[in-house]
Amino acid sequence: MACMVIIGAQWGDEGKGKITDYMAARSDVVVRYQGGNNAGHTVETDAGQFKLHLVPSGIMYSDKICIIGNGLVIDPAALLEEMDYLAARGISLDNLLISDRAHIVFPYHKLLDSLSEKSRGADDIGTTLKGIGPCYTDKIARRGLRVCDMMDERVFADKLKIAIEEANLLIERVYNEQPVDYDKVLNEYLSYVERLKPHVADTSAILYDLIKSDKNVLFEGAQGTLLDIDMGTYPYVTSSHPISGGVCVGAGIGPTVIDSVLGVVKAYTTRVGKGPFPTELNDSMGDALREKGNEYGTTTGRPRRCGWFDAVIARYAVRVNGLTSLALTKLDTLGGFDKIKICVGYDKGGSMIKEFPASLEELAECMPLYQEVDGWKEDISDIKRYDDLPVNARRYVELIECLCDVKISMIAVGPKRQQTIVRQ
Ligand code: 2SA
Ligand code: GDP
Ligand code: MG
Repeated sequence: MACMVIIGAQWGDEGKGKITDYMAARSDVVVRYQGGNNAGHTVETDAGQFKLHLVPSGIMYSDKICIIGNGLVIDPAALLEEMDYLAARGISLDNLLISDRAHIVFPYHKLLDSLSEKSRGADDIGTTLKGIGPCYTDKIARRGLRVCDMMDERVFADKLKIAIEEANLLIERVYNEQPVDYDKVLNEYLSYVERLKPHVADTSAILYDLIKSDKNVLFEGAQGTLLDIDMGTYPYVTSSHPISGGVCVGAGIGPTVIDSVLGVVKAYTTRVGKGPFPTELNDSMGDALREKGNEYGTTTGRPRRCGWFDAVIARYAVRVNGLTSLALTKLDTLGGFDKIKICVGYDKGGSMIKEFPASLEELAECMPLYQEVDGWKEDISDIKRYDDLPVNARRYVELIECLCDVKISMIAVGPKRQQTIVRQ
């Protein structure tokens, strides 16, 4: 396996947590490389269901090194809460490492996230309100604070003062809101240092040594390709790079060490938050997918928008991530429907569009072109071998493979570890 990247090939929530947990059994290291606690990755083991936000999904195994890379934005209160939750459920955090270069989310980032959303009115992005966008904004504007800053009390006090003064200018002058109190934030954040410090490290250097000593490494993407700040449905995106290209900058490694890229796709499509979604179903079929698939945000509990599988975006994900194979999840959720549709292309003014357009205005003119296939009635959630799947389920899998020109190497038929079919 060596170095494998696992990414979301749609708008997130494809089941990356489940697939990462499954693959982690054969790996030594699991690394998150972007995003923050906006992410919600669900893992189901014999010990029950776990919802992870910042901690990599490899944490379920006590012998795996889990790295929160430099590309993340970390809300320390949220991270400590997650660590407490895992520890209370018997999960060891001894092998958890946090990059000293990761950026820190402050209360003013969360405040600015909600103020910015409110000021956009009906044009809001539908963010998770975790302060992710404003924290990345500060990073790019070169005024952010990093984990290494927080580890030195004097440095932290000085840098935070300047950062809060700048944030308060925006909060008071642009939004007419009450300023954030420096002493309160400083004292709160200093109280987190003692617990975080033992986990803080130069994770890029550690990763380099691990890779040199032939360890198997998984890079676990959060959100999905169509939420990427560059390649997604801008501006209805998150502020980081969920695509495989984000791994190098977000983990501090070179591209030459990556051996394979596994794209996770749901057997249908979901999106949470605003923005274009060509195959969205605003009808009873969409409601049925939401209820059957339990499509509610893992972090916020928001209902997810549901629609048919879109091969245009899946093909796009194959291209922009350099996917070497796909893991198809939630095939069980599609069982029981008489007919299933797959979007094979878009019609724009009478001509067939096969590439996902950059312009949202152009995308709005695109109408999905569907191929309808027969469904299957059987419950497939206990099936272990590909050949035992109903013929129509296999036809559906093979149609997606054909449309996307990539092999489906894994199929998930339920949320649990053992509900996974690996194809030879
Ligand atoms: P943000 O908060 O700035 O990253 O929001 C920007 C857009 O990115 C979307 N986004 C997500 N989409 C799917 N899943 C995510 N994680 C949670 C989950 C979401 C939840 O696992 O269900 O619980 O609501 C995630 N995180 C960010 C977001 O909806 C905006 O469209
Ligand atoms: P992630 O953000 O990509 O890790 O996905 P989420 O955890 O946010 O959402 C995926 C949901 O689907 C979780 O509740 C998983 O437990 C569940 N899940 C994953 N794979 C399957 C599957 O094959 N079948 C079913 N029924 N549920 C699945
Ligand atoms: Mg999720």
